[in-house]
Amino acid sequence: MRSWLNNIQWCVWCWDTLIIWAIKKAFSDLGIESHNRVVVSWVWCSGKASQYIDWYAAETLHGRTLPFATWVKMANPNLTVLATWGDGDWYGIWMWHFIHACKRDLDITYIVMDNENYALTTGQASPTTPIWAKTKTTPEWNISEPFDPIWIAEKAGCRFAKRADSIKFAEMKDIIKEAITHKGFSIVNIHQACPSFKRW
Ligand SMILES: Cc1ncc(C[n+]2csc(CCOP(=O)(O)OP(=O)(O)O)c2C)c(N)n1
Ligand code: SF4
Ligand SMILES: [Mg+2]
Repeated sequence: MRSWLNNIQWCVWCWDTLIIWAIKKAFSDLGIESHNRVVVSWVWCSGKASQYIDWYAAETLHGRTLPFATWVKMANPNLTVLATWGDGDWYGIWMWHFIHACKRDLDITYIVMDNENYALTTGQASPTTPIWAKTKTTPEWNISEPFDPIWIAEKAGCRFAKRADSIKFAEMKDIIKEAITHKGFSIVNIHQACPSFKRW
């Protein structure tokens, strides 16, 4: 454990660390060895997760986490495929991938590291930022209601969409385990603190 913690380049106290710890623990509890799984991500703070969860891992092209994960699963359906994504990317920039993944229902687990802002680009409002929050792009306050990703996922046909909170480690890990064992597309939206940019 020490070795992967030493490699981490997130800000001190970033709660992303708890999330990848829970993912690693979920894999180990379920006996899914590193050669039987692939973790996929792309750029942003949460995108670094794939570098910290033993092999096999892929940090893919801009916004193409899901197409890459889909290709991996179709090439070898025996692999456990887990992808991590941020709230800004998943629910904002690449929203169409989200909707179609729910509808397609391939056996892939999506972990959304929801820090309610675009953290890598230093704290702009995202689709899940609370209405009253001050951010770089909402200097007075955010004027739009955050949307509910679980509701949208279910409406789009996702049969497993759950929330978790990184402060409740054991519960978060159990929900991730459930999501991995669910046969079909599963989403876990994990609420997390971002000490550097989230001030609410
Ligand atoms: C189409 C497009 N617009 C803007 C960017 C710049 N960009 C890279 S990462 C990022 C923030 C991502 O935020 P989020 O998905 O919430 O991840 P976090 O850094 O908070 O973990 C943005 C805006 C981009 N990569 N692609
Ligand atoms: S900016 Fe926020 S999410 Fe990104 S590493 Fe720092 S604390 Fe973590
Ligand atoms: Mg974010």
